[in-house]
Amino acid sequence: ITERVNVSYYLFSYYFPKGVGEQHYGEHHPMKPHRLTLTNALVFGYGLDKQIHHIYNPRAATQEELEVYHDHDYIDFLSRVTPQNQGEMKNMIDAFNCVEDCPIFADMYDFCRMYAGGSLAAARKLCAGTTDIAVNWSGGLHHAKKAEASGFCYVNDIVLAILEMLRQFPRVLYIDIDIHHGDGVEHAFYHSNRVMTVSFHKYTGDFFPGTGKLDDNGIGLGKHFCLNVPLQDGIDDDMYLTLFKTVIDDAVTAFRPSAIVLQCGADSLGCDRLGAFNLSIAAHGECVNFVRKYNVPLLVLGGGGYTIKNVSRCWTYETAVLVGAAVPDELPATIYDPFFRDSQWKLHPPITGKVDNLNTAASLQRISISIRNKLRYLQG
Ligand code: TV1
Ligand code: CA
Ligand code: ZN
Repeated sequence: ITERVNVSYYLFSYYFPKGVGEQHYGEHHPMKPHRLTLTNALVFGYGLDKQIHHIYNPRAATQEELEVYHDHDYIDFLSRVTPQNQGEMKNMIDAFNCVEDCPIFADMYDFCRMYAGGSLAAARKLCAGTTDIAVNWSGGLHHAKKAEASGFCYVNDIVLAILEMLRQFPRVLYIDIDIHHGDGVEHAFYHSNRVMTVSFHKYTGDFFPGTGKLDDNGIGLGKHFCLNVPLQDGIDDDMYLTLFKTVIDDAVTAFRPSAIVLQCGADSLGCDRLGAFNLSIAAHGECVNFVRKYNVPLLVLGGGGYTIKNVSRCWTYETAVLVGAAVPDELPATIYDPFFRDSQWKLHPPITGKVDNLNTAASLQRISISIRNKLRYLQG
């Protein structure tokens, strides 16, 4: 079914914490871990597992591992709170923001330990030099803070993975293509010149989390090591790819990363339940391929994505891109076939219901020039 198309040979590792796809945030909550089960089914359905060098069911992160970044009191709370005892813990629930966006659900702590365990195991494999690319689609929960849940994220697996990578790699570049601003990761490394964070996101007055303006650049030693690319509704493939490639090329030239972490939030796709961009799966995947081609140790993570049939297609396609396999447009038959019926079981369905594009060539030009100028502070 699949055909190898890459010329260079590299090692690829895939992390799927068993059970992570069976978690539930709550009936009406837009975050559906089931998308991870769908992704895995398509990856295996295409036979990509045969081209993946290592597939791991990583162990859950320990409390100690989570506390490398997070406050002890917060992790202790996460480990003890349950749907049954939450009435007695009301004050802490409010203090740690485990309400509405971040509800207390059954096995929530196990879920956190699983996705963080996946990102940590992937990071360690890259540090050991025994893989070139490591993927954990269950990770990428970029909003979690040191002592607070935020935006569907409880523990910040990205920060934990980067901290692990900094033990081995002098400089780590973090790239975030989720439609939301990667505020938790930016915040954790805002003072650091060893981690450059670059987030592309929708930025308007009221869109969550409300941060990530063009002029937020980092402070202290970290000044100029934080880049933000604020965008308007409806950006299309051509505009996004032009901007992405220019900004990332400039960032890589100026920063010379020894490793890259790529958060692939799929809520930047067209038709996302919470998003407002018009990206196709092909364009989202082209961003991933563009980053792959730097041939720098690469950690690839998931993130947002709320129209789950598209999320699973997107991450399946990106898995193929990363292993260097061409996959047919016809989806493989799986027990989840009904999810993909409406688009005739295609990997790249046409985008229907486009949002008006409020970005202009001039607004994007202004952003790329501003970023190029900022990066001049890094040279010499
Ligand atoms: C329960 C049930 C929670 C239905 C949350 C959409 C829900 C949302 C729900 C929702 C929803 C958000 C805010 C408002 C801040 C709040 C994984 C003042 C239909 C990485 C997180 C978005 C994105 C949070 C996470 C946002 C990620 N949007 N229905 N909540 N308050 N929160 O705007 O970046 O993708 O929407
Ligand atoms: Ca982003
Ligand atoms: Zn998001």
